[in-house]
Amino acid sequence: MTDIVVNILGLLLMVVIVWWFWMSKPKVKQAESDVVDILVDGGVYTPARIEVPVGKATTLRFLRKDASPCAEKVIFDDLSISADLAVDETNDVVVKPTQAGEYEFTCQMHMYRGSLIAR
Ligand SMILES: [Cu+2]
Repeated sequence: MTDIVVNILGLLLMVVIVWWFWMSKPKVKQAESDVVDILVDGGVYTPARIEVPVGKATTLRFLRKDASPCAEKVIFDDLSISADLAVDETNDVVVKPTQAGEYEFTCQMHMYRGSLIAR
């Protein structure tokens, strides 16, 4: 009996972890100016979904609080951007998507995940 309970708990935990890392969709933060502040801490970018205008340069100002090596880079694969983030400092990354769509950005291990929604 306890075996079953433990198995079910383990399964639930796995579902929660999978959901947290791959499936949760935080709500979209609309860029209110051409500079957007993003906090890098605790395994998440805050905000993690940012809406930016197409064809216009937007500065993403990353403030990295997490000193672990996991957070040292931010990579925008589809925009061919890779930037180093210094700890306890703001690090500006300028993006200028030329097409509407969703552009993922992650740390080099894909633990930190965010997306840029160009409209
Ligand atoms: Cu990482």
